[in-house]
Amino acid sequence: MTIILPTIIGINNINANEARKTHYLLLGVNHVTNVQKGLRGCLPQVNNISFKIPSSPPLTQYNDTNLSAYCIFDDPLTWPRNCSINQCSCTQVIEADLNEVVELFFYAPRNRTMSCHPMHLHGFTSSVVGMGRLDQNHSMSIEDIRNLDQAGHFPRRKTDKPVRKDTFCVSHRSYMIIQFRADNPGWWFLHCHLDFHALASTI
Ligand SMILES: [Cu+2]
Repeated sequence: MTIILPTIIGINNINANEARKTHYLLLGVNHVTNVQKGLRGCLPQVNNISFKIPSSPPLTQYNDTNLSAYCIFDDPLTWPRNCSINQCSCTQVIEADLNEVVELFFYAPRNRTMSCHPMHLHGFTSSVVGMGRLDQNHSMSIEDIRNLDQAGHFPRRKTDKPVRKDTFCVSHRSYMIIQFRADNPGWWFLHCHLDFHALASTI
């Protein structure tokens, strides 16, 4: 099993619309006790879940992978539970309709190395519409972040010339908000480009 950080963006081509929905991604380097020797107990995860590479390529052989291996953002029927207590892993998928504007809200709490996560999205370039530092004294859960966002604490930058990137360095105790138009159908990796975070925990 491979445990790495990426998330797959899966795009279908039905129900195209312009609605924007925010997906929240907590980029955590969690410290656990049951990983293999040599990894110093560090487990890079998204929303406290390790990424599991599907057994078959989803673009060409979607049905060859047991569908229970996939967990879909914002779908409680497929999303693992109690992952702050248990060690969870699945193939995390963000679904998007064709031409939908997708918004991703990255939040990185404090980590021991104080490193950033250079998050790289395949298939698209994205507009950076918000970024900043967060409270340095308290680590917030993703629910805290979601509630603050819905209360208007993270305004989006309004400009017709946004910064466009395919890699965004999310510093620890910081957030970054990006948007992209899902106009390139397929299954696209979204992953941290730190080699250790991308490859750590291969067991
Ligand atoms: Cu990382």
